[in-house]
Amino acid sequence: MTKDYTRDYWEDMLSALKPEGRHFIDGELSPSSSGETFTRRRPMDGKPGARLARGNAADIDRAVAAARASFESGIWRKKDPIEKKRIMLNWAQAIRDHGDELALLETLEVGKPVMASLNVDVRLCADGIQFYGEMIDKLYDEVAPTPPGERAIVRKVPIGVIGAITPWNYPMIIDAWKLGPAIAAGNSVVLKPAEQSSLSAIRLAQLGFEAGLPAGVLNVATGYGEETGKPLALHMDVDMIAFTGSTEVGKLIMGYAAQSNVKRVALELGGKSPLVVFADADLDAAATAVAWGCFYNSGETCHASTRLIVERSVQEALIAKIEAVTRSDITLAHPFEPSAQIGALIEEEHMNKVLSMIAVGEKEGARRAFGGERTLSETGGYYVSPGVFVDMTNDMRLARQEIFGPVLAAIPFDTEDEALRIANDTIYGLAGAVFTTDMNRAHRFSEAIHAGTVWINTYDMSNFATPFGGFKQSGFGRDRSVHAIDKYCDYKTIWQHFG
Ligand code: TXE
Repeated sequence: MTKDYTRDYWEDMLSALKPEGRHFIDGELSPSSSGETFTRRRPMDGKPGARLARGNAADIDRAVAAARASFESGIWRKKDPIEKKRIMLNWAQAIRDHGDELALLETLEVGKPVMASLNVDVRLCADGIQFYGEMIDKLYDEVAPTPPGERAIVRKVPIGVIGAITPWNYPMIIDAWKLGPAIAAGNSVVLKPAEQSSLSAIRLAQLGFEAGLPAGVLNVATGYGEETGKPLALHMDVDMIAFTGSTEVGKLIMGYAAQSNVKRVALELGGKSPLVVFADADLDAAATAVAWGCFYNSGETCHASTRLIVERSVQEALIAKIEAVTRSDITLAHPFEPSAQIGALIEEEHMNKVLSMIAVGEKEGARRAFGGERTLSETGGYYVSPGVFVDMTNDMRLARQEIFGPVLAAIPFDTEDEALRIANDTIYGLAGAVFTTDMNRAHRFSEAIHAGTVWINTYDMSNFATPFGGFKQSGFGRDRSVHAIDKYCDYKTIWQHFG
């Protein structure tokens, strides 16, 4: 029977909810060693959220020790692959079975529509754990070509203790992108979720433990970046940090790795992705792609299509279509409303940053076509309507800086060379797209855009079979796909002499 996900359904569930805000270390919930806690305001209404353990270096020491002990004991990495697979698949199913609860936790902390949390975030989290679970009993080692009488086996071995530091925009999905391959490869993990979004991570770890992950294989330590993330990244007994977040903090993480034990680093950082529309494109399809590509998740998406690079002759027509799609399809509402397609921004400070970036853009000469204003302020929440700015040049701050809000910068061009130059004129290289009916040009462009993913006549298509990550200052290392497993493995060569 399908459920009726009304606003009342979520309100009732919320009144019965008792979120768990303690660390999850070595199979147990525990408070911070200092006894300190913190709370954040709920984005949807500004009310205080759950109380969370405020982690510190001592908590990280405990979590890393638990991860190390589980790794050295071999209780997970040496388990029969078929048994490991069974546990991961049980875990994926448990995530689905607890989907409503996880979706509610996610929405309370990050403000996105609860139906998006359920249908996108929870689903992709479970799918990610399942994808890597299914790989476990299909990973082969190699035998290298050698002279007669010698044999060299090239083994893929787990690295050891992985520190995963994750952001707040898609917490469960990005957690699964790290945890799935890291744990499938046989590592033990300490996950430090963003301070804005810890509850789903704690619940994910509990569900994993209940599904059969041995104690210590997945630990969660909550807290602020400087107080919890930094000691994790500086820790001498952590072998790798897998990070998603800002380019600024990504650079710090590389420094911490260098200052401590040369731990491996994988970074998925910011973006300012170009979407190029030529005059010959299907403008209706382009308008839909631009609107959803830029405004989905209120623009809090690292690969959002925030720079629309549009052939001058169709700028006006395309903007009118984008406005029509935005107004008719992308309903901004309280996250419990079934009609909501986008909800609130993550926090008040971030909302103010987005609004001030818009003000700077207007001062620099960007012309507002529509939107880009605070709305639903009577709720106490942090809502900004999708906004489009036109007649921009690529040197304006609105076109250069990652805003991480629902703000589109439209930059007109006259020639193909100019479009390509503008598309690549950014420090980032996460994603890009081109809309044209000229397939030769489409392929030229897809080759020439410096980005980890390029879409032709579509945007934001993705699945677990495809790698995701950036060029340039968008980072390095890939999440998703079978290739992500390699990131969490080392190669070990074993020579044998037969005489
Ligand atoms: O990210 P941070 P914030 C971008 C986006 C956003 C901006 C700031 O533009 O507006 O970054 O967001 C942890 N040592 N992206 O401030 O600070 C932190 O606790 C170790 C893009 O939230 O990078 C959190 O767990 N860890 C992005 C994680 O790093 C530290 C997603 C990310 O936080 C730390 C999020 C430190 N010194 C933001 N400081 C994407 N690529 O999708 C912070 N952290």
